[in-house]
Amino acid sequence: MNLPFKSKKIPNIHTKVVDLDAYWMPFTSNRLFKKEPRIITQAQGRYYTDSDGRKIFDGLSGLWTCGAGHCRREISEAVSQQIRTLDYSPSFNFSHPKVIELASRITELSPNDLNRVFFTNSGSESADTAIKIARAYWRQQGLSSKTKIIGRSKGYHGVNYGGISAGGIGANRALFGDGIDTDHLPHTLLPKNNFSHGLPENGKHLADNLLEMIALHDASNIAAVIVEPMAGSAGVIPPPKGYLQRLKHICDQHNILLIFDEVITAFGRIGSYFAAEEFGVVPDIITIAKQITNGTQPLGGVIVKEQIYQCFMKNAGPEHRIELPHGYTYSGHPVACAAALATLDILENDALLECSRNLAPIFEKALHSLKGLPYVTDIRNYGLAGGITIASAPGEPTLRPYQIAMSCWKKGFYVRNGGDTIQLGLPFTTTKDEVDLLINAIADSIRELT
Ligand code: PXG
Ligand code: PLP
Repeated sequence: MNLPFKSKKIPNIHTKVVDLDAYWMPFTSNRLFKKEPRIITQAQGRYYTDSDGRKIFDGLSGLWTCGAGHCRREISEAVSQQIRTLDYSPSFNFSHPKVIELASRITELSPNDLNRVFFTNSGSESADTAIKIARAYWRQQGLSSKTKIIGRSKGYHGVNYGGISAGGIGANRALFGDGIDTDHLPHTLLPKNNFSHGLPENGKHLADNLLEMIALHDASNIAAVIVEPMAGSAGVIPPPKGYLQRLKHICDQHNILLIFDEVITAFGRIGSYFAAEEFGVVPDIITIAKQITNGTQPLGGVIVKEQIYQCFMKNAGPEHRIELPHGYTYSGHPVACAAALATLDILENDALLECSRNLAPIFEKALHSLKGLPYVTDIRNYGLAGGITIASAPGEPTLRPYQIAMSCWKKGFYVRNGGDTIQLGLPFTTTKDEVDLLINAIADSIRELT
């Protein structure tokens, strides 16, 4: 084949030459990666192996996905059994046992009357599905002007058009033109809260910005507020004390649905099954993905309260009509559902939520020991999630975090750089020694910055 690019041999993974240039990588500086590829060939427990045979500690549990550790036998057996029994089943008009069982299991764990689950394949699809459900809910009741979605600055709701419109990370929106109709609450990252441990004291009042938005747009034009109960991708921003309660109160008063995007927070990351439970605020809709299959299969979901589901059942007309004209070819895929059921068993049998809770104070103490290092302007944490803000190099806010993450990789530690932050999401069974080694590697990498 006459390739326009020079083929590059990737060492040690194949004997044949593979064309690295063929691959357009997601959320990656492709040009830099292709100069110096980082290839992961295996994973076990809390460690990856790279193509040079090095062991690397997984400091973000994949992409917030693999808290129960990699290559869990129970999951691979469930997946293998399922793919040999029922590899695919159409989910429109027909169903299969695993998806029904999974919906029941999830609603046993979910708070209050959030007891109906719609399945997707990712967090992005979950966010867009939740937004569509919210808009359709009001329209079904004759309130068709309630369409606007209120997100929050620094929010991340995936990469589909609903999600980037409601999302508040400028770089993820800048290139893509018009989205859906949205407005944004201010983020809660206040300088006063710098270096807070756990939930910050200041910022409850920021929820009152929703009142200004209601004054501006009128509640008759607003369908829903969507927020991450604890922002993840923007660098781990736990909610100020009382903030989510206030947001919920205002939403209720003005007939606006509240959506919690729990794609990162659900299933153990912050020590509970749901942030709604952890923070004591129950929204109308919760989105999930990631940890639900321990990252092994793509699966997401939207959990809605009974009243929302019933509204669709009541208003759709004759019984043969489809109540929600929405769904994916792979909604509730049997193999993904088998992986999710095995994951829920592991979380329970290995008491992993308890592990996550017990490790959190140890992690908190070690993480905050980085305070005082050059360029470290803020540190935040909750549960097994942590964020470190790094002072920007002139005009290049993402450069230093990238350098830190790459230096950690060379030292045998995977951490995530995002914007001007470094993010950590430890596997639930991480030991104290591993926490210390990881934090030392980050400290050394920060000291190496010029
Ligand atoms: N909502 C939230 C709150 C998320 O964190 C999504 C939606 C989108 O999910 P999918 O499955 O479509 O990627 C996410 C995903 C990071 C990082 O570095 C975070 C995500 C994805 C990749 C990296 O923090 N979150
Ligand atoms: N594009 C085309 C042409 C399709 O036929 C389909 C599904 O049937 C889709 C997109 C959507 O794919 P999915 O259901 O996997 O999201």
